[in-house]
Amino acid sequence: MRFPRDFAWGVATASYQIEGAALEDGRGECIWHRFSHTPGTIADGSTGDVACDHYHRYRQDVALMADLGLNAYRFSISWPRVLPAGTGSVNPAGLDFYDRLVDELLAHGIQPFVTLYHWDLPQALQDRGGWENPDSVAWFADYAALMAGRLGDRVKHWITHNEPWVVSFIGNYLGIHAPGKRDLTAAYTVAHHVLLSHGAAVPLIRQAAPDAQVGITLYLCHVEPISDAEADRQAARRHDGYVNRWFLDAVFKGSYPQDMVTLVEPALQRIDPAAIRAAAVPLDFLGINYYTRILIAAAETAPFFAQEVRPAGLPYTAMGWEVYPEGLRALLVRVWREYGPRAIYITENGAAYDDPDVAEGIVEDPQRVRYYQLHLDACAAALAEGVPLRGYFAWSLIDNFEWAEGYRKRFGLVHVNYQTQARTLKRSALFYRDFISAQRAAG
Ligand code: IFM
Repeated sequence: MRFPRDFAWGVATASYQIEGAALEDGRGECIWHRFSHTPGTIADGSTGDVACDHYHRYRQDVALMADLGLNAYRFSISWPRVLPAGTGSVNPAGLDFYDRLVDELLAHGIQPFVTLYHWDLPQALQDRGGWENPDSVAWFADYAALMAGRLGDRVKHWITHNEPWVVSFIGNYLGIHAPGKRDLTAAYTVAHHVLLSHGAAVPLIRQAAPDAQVGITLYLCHVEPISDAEADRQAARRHDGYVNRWFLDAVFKGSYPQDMVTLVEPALQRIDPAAIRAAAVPLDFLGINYYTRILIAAAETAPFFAQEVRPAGLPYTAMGWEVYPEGLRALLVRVWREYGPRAIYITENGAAYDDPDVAEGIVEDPQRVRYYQLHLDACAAALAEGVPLRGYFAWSLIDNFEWAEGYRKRFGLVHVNYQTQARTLKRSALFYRDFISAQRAAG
């Protein structure tokens, strides 16, 4: 038995990636609706209008989870489904949907882990400046209180934000995600308000759901220099500061790393960095989304003077991300030692591959099976070193709308035929099911 008896075995999804029903039953427009309907933004020209039609098929999807033997499910609430304008009037049909979903999960013995923000900001709030507006802190806190009040009698695990680094930098600095900006100052302003909104929301969630566990999910990568040269090592340190430490330090220490503040100072002109102390509220757990190692070389380009390199000959997924399970073990041990979270969940881990077609009722995906095998081994190794790892969520239950990549990149344990919406198990789903059941049998 390598995992604790009460370990959470789950899968993760996100509202805009699976729900569809984009403007149905009173749902308001979100920034991903606006963005994906803008030509040139999504690789295959698709949108999340229908996605996996989970809004109508959630019962079937919960049954799939039960068949796999899962005891936990991480999903996100679509903010504009419950508050179409982001603030003000609630949409009863939206709240009812999440009520039904939670009840269905509990009826199958599956614990809901709710993420409040997985990127589908109400467009009405973006029109008011979105996360760049300091008022966004209060908008989010009010929304969090509403949801915790509604679901807190049944939902015992709450995650405020999913991957603030991606929200801030992929959306506002690199321009690849909604809202599609390329402005470093905007990105740091967004990061600041997202983090402050986390700090503001946590006590309100606890107030509404006193016995709940509350945390945040960070995208973290294992960063290594491409060589031992001092310049590469310094560059790797900066990249780690950009993606990892900025957010870990804010949440656990209530400050931004000084080396990075000095480096990006001109981009901090619209915020008061010291105010970030309000983001460091006590947490029950940290969620980590881990996918890959990032190899870094020194570069001439501001602001980070660091560039990612992908040497030939290493194993990569269809996203071009290196398969590096040792990075997961190392990251877990490092975060635990340096930041001391009370508990950790792997809230996402998984891989996209160019899967073959469905044949004889199954999709054979040996590379994904291997990916999971190796990363679960890495989790077991971290546990053996004392890391308080409490659960693991595979990304994702079903193939879904992979943001700027559209539907071409498939991360599911379960294949989705987007013409018919048929779900077909992949070999990796059976692997995960058998792995979980073997762990339970060993206990
Ligand atoms: O699909 C995303 C998810 O929404 C956030 N984390 C990474 C996944 C794969 O790119």
